[in-house]
Amino acid sequence: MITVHHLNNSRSQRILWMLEELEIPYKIEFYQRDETTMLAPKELTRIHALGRSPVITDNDITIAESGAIIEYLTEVYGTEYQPNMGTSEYHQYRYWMHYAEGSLMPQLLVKLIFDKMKTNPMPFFVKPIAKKLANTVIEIFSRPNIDRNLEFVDDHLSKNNWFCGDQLSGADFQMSFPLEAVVARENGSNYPNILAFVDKIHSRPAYQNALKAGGPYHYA
Ligand SMILES: N[C@@H](CCC(=O)N[C@@H](CS)C(=O)NCC(=O)O)C(=O)O
Repeated sequence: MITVHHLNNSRSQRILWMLEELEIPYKIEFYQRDETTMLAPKELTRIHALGRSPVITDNDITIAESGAIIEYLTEVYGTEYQPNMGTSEYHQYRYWMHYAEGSLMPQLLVKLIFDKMKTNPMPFFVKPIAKKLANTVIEIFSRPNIDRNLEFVDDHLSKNNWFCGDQLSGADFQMSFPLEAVVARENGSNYPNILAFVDKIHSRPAYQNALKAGGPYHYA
C-alpha cells in the first residue's frame, strides 16, 4: 500500500492529484508546517533524512523528490502517463519533468525569499536597507527571469492541450505546483494560457478528490 507523507500547502498536492487520476488505493500521513517558520515538522525526517515533502512509501520502498515519485508511480502503476520513448512527446516529457523543479521553482523561491525580506520583523533602522536590497534583487534579477520563464510556458501552453501534447502526463502533475504558485502569488492574469491550465486541472474530478483527501490547500 502506498503512503503519501503529506505536508499542508505543499508540493505533495501534485502527488495526491496523480494518485487520484491513477485510481489506486493509498493512504495519507499528515504533517503540519510550523506556522511561523513554515518548515516541516521534525517527524518527517524519520521517513526521509531531508525531512521534506512529498515523500511516499510503497511497502518497503521510500521515495522522495516529486519528479522521482511521479516517475516511479508512472513506471509501476500508470505507464499511460509517460509518452513512448523516442517520440517528440517523450522529449517534452523529460524536459518539463526537469524544468519544473530545476528552473522554474528556484526562480519563484528566490522571489518569495526577497518578498518576505521586505515584510519580516527587523530593527527599524535596518528595514529601509533590507527593503532597498530586496527591491533591487527583484527588479534586476527575479522579475525579468520569472517573466521570461512565464512567457515561455504560456507560449507552450497556447500550442498544446497538455505539456506533452494531447495526453495528460506526468509532466502535467509536475508542472501543476509551480503554475498554481504563479497564479496565486505572481500576476497570473498576465498569462491566459497558464491561468486556463490551472483552471482546467482544478476542475478535474480527480483533482477535486485530491483536495478533499489532502485538506485545505492555499493554491486551489
Ligand atoms: N524539489 C523537491 C522540493 C521539496 C520541498 O522543498 N518541499 C517543501 C514543501 S513544498 C518542504 O518540504 N518544505 C518544508 C521544509 O523545508 O521544512 C521536490 O520537488 O520534492
